[in-house]
Order: sequence, then C-alpha cells, then structure tokens
Amino acid sequence: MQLIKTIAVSTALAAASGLAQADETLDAVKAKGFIQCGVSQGLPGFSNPDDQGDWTGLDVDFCRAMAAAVFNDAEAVKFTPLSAKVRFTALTSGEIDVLARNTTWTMSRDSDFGEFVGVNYYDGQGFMVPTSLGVASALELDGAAVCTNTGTTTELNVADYFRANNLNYTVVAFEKADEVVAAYDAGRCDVYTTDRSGLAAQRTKLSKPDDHTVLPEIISKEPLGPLVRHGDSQWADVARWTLNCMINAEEAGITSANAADMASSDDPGIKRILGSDGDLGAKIGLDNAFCAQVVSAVGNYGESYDRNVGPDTPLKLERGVNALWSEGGLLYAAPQR
Ligand SMILES: N[C@@H](CCC(=O)N[C@@H](CS)C(=O)NCC(=O)O)C(=O)O
Repeated sequence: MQLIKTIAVSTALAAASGLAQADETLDAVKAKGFIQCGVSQGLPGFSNPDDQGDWTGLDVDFCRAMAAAVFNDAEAVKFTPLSAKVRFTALTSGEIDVLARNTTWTMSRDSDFGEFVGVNYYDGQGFMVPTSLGVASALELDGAAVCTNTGTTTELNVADYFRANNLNYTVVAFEKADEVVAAYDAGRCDVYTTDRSGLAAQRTKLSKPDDHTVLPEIISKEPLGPLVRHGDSQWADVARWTLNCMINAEEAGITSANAADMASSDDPGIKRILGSDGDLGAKIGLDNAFCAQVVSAVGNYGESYDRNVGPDTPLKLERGVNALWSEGGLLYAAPQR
C-alpha cells in the first residue's frame, strides 16, 4: 500500500514537472506535434537566427533532422535560446526535449544533467588576441585580462592552463555571449578564450574581424554534442540514430539530392540505412524510412558541415578532425544494421 502510494505520488510529481519517465518523450513529442530544441542565444554556424528570424546552423540542422526522423517534417521543431548557464536546467526541468547547443560532453555533465548521444563537432579551446598585441603564443599571455562566458567548460580549462604554465591572469566573464564579444571588441580584455569553433563564429561579429589572430595552442578537448534527459532510452536512441544516420549517409554517398533514388539501390547496406530493407526504424519507434526522411530534408553530415561552418562559410573551418574516419578524421558512427 505504502509502495503504491509512493509510486503514485512520484508519477504525479514527474508529470507535473515534465520529467521524463521511461520511454515517454517520443510519445509526448508526437502528441504535441513538434520537438522543443534548446540552442544558443546566437552562435553563427551552430545556432543562429538569420535576418528573417529563421534558425540556422549545425546544431539547428540536428534539431531539424530529429523532426524529419519523427514527423517527416524538418519544420516540426521550435527553438529555445539558452545561455550556457541555464541550458541544463532547461533540459532536466522538461522545458526542452533535447539540447543541441555547442555543449561539451564531460563526465560530470553526463552524470549530472543528461545523456550525451554522440559528437557533432570535435573541438578544443583556443585563444584569440588583437593582432596589434604582437603575441604569437598563449605562453606570452602572463598578466592578461581574459574574456569568456560563465557556465562553460572554458573557465576551468583556462585556470588549469595558466596555473600549469605559471602564468597570472584575470578573468572578465559574462553570462551572455554578446557581452563577451562587446567587451573584447572594446578592449576591456586582451584575450578572448572559448572553443575554437566559437572563436571563428564570434570573430564574424567583431568590428574588424581581420585585425585578430587565433593563437596556435589548443588547451582542451571539447567534444560538442547533443544530449537528452536521463531515463528515456528510446528518445536517446532517436537522437543518437538521427546523428549516426547523417554520418553514415555521408560515408555511403547518400545526399539530399540522391536519397530518394538510392532507396531502390541494389546495395544492401544502403537499403538498410534508407529503410527500404529491414525494420531498424520501427525498433526505436520511428518509420523505417526515418533516415531517408532526414537526409532528403536536411542532408548528410558533410552537407550540413559545408553549409554551416565549412571553408565556404564566414567561419571558414576546414573539416580537419571532423572528417569521416575513412578520410583520416574522427567521425565513426556505429553501423545501421
Ligand atoms: N563548449 C563549451 C562552451 C559553450 C558556450 O557556451 N560557448 C559560448 C561561447 S562560443 C557560446 O555558446 N555563446 C553563445 C551563446 O551563449 O548563446 C561548453 O559546453 O561549456
């Protein structure tokens, strides 16, 4: 009796606070008709509203890909802009269904806040300085004032790095990224430190982007990836296999332009990825053609990379370690079989 009462109370509490019960997020998302995706407050290339207010970026594409996987409609998604500081509470409280916000996968976050489902950008922390400072290495930054964001992995990394190298520094930290950019642009600090992709993105907002230099040091590992709440392995699978689908599609040569035709390919591996053979999608509560829906609507990982952060975008980021394993990079998705 006592046990039944406890279960009833905890279920009611969980329902009231929007917390995930086992395997309930996919049903809840289907019932409301869209995915609520937590993103940044504006980071070009990753999650950024354009002039029309439409969200674009690598993380935004991942959210749209999930919507295409669940609804066959990449528009069935709403975006919640979040500062670094509040992002995890938004997930654990049930305000969002998934967090895709240039978020570093660390052990403490994986245990405290949610389940990371993979990596959509391998990064590392770097430093940017005004070229006029004449600094060529981070080891010359003794005594520097360092601008950064609160609520990020950045502060601990920079403390470790300066201590390890016996350098003094002062931190000038803000919650909003635009405040960091404005402070650095106004010369309130000597150095801007964050993920290197973040430096490439924020640089585009400076009054004179070409007057700044990114130093050669990479002081940390920042594997950036999406996460979902703990305790709902079906929803974690939906997120994980959406990401794997985009990476596997690139490896198999499946693109937004050819996905429909490739479904009738003779290649059994391609047929399994696209769902024209087997029942892989049904195993995680989706249509067997979920991956075909994703790639047709959003493209494969490489298409999304090139469109959002690649060499032909303002961020100008080479594929580097974010190339497929078969091209010498780190992207290695578990197979769809
Ligand atoms: N990857 C790091 C840093 C994430 C982060 O918040 N970076 C800042 C600077 S690039 C940012 O996203 N700013 C955009 C915003 O706050 O909307 C983490 O997960 O803690």
